Amino acid sequence: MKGTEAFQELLPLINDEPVVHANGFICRESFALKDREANFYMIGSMGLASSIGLGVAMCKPDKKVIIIDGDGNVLMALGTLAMIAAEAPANLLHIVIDNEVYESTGSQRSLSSKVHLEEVAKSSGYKNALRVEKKEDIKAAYMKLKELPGPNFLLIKVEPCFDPSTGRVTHTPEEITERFMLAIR
Ligand SMILES: Cc1ncc(C[n+]2csc(CCOP(=O)(O)OP(=O)(O)O)c2C)c(N)n1
Ligand SMILES: [Mg+2]
Repeated sequence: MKGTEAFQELLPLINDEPVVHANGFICRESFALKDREANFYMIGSMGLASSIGLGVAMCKPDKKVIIIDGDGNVLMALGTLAMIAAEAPANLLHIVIDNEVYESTGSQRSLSSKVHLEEVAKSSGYKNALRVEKKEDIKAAYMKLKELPGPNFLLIKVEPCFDPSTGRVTHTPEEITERFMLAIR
């Protein structure tokens, strides 16, 4: 499946949950398909969506919190998987769009073809970790992991083919922060 198709499957499943996005195409794709106030876009700093998502989940235990991450982002902050597993927020669902490349900066290959990130998450201590390769399987996996106590991990394998003409997030970091905080109050 193409990266865009994964987002087209995934985004309609999200209701009012706070969603923290990794930088690059992850932000851009989600913003282009469905911008929402409860979306936090990590525009610049690679690797940190998972830390921010962990913080939000710990501060808002009554809300299901979703992280949409990239394989390169996860590899950059691999220690955060251990931190999430150790803190163990039951309300956190960590989704990774795994295209096996750093697509936003020119599709240099990442290590995720050799290192199965859902297995790293599982052995770190995430409660449930699934891997899907077909878009028809996204909905069932998402619904299952959303219902089960977490932290949970969903790896979605995609082909590297985001469209570079997809626009950039037009909100400033301050606007993103302010409206996100209001939306999850
Ligand atoms: C600390 C840091 N290093 C490098 C970059 C440049 N950069 C932005 S997005 C990106 C690739 C992210 O890869 P991945 O998480 O796999 O997402 P994809 O682009 O494949 O969707 C890189 C290297 C950055 N923004 N910050
Ligand atoms: Mg990638």
